Amino acid sequence: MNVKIINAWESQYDGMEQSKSFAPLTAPYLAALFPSDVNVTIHHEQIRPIDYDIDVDLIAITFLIANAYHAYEIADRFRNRGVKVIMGGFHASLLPEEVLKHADSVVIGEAENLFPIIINDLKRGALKSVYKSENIHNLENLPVPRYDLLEDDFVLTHSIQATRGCPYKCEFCSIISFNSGFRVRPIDEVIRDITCYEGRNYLQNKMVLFWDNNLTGNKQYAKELFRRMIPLKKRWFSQLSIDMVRDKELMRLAAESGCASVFLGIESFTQENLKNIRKYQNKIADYKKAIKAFHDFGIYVMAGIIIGFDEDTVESISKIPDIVQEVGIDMPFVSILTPNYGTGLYEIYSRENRIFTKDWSRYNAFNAVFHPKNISVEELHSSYLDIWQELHSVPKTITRVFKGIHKLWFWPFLWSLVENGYYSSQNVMGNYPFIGVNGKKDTAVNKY
Ligand code: B12
Ligand code: SF4
Repeated sequence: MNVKIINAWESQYDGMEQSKSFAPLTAPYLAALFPSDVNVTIHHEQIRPIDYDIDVDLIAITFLIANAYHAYEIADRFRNRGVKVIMGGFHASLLPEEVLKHADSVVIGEAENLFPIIINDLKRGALKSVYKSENIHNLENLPVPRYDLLEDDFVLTHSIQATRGCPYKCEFCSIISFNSGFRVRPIDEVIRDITCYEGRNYLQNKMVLFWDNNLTGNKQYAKELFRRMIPLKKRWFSQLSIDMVRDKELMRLAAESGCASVFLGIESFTQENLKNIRKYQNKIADYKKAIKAFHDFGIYVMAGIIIGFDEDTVESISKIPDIVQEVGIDMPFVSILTPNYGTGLYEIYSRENRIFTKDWSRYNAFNAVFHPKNISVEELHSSYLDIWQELHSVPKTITRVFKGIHKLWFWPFLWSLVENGYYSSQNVMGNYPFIGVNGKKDTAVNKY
């Protein structure tokens, strides 16, 4: 039996995501859940276009909200040929009825508990239309992802996950509705996943990408994991919560275990915004000190910043580029607030009648899909473009990168150089994060 797992990727991201720089985890991990008598292959659409003529018995599609319509097109094309299609992931789990118009089967929730049943049904030719995970998996005995199936084009390939969920409950985050609570994997198994990996080159062997939401969500667990990682001499990246800087031992162990780069959800420089979205763990007055704490260990700080919150105004947004430089962020990534389906924010804005489009392709964090409180949609779009251009302008990029020479270790500095250089060059080429990049679609700016 031949199964192909497709990670859907729409052209709206071309040129904006560093799509080939790191390999996602979902497809190689799902592949590992199949038994050895199934011939499973994976396909990342950001690497090459899909071949719709392949000989296959089942297509399994994983996708995120902004790629939903594109994923449905893929499903329709295969089903027109009589190939069975199964879909899963965050959006599919939250909107199964929508998905079932395009798929034979939809998987609601995590796949681990359901896979033995699905495979049994598949082999009998009796796939059900809905598989719903009733129990939360304890994350023990998870298989090693099938890295061997990854396309050669990815630069960094060693993606793993040590934890699922997050102890916090930010109103705009999809994690709460999908991976409720916070669970950790047995450390022995995480270490196994780190050590059993063989990449094609030095960089792939050196770099580990943790696709966790908040790797330090359980500090005792994180400390133990980091202690065990020290002898492995890896360099790693993860998304973390900024409040970890309050624990000096945790910071030291993170650094000693090879932490090179972190992604921090800074979100806003207005405390009232953070309160409104229930991100209580972020204290704006401490941002500068917190970022310095990472720099003291030579760690590169990428920060997620969101605009469109209720307290944002054109003026407050315009100050963001200078604040970013002032607090010492090495790489800012700005998004427009997006009330993804299933989040608390989506419910609130729906109740307040503020959501003006349910076109999921615009739910990519680069377009407004709701009416902000204190500014218009047009102002939000133009402010977004303005600060994106300013943040990735050549002078601001050079300042950030050069400041890093004194603060960052070799690997983090290299990361800063590559990432800042990438976004700045995109900026110079006029490649901005809206639907419509490269002239492929209409731009949100023009549409609203
Ligand atoms: C890695 C990651 C990325 C990577 C790669 C994404 C990709 N599409 O390849 C990058 C950085 C590029 C990225 C970008 C974006 N991301 Co992202 N990302 C993640 C992250 C941190 C980890 C995902 C992961 O690897 N999980 C590990 C695997 C094992 O778990 P999983 O994918 O959930 O799969 C399990 C189940 O869902 C299920 N399953 C999943 N798919 C399928 C398919 C089938 C057929 C079956 C049977 C089962 C199944 O089985 C798996 C095992 O249980 C998650 C947060 C998280 N921790 O999940 C956010 C997350 C998935 N991203 C999110 C978002 C919003 C985005 C962006 C839109 C943001 C933006 N504007 O930049 C873009 C979209 C990019 C794109 N083109 O798809 C949201 C999803 C919201 C939603 N409702 O869809 C999340 C949940 C973050 C959040 N806090 O809200 N992302
Ligand atoms: S801290 Fe991050 S991952 Fe956790 S709920 Fe908030 S936004 Fe989501």
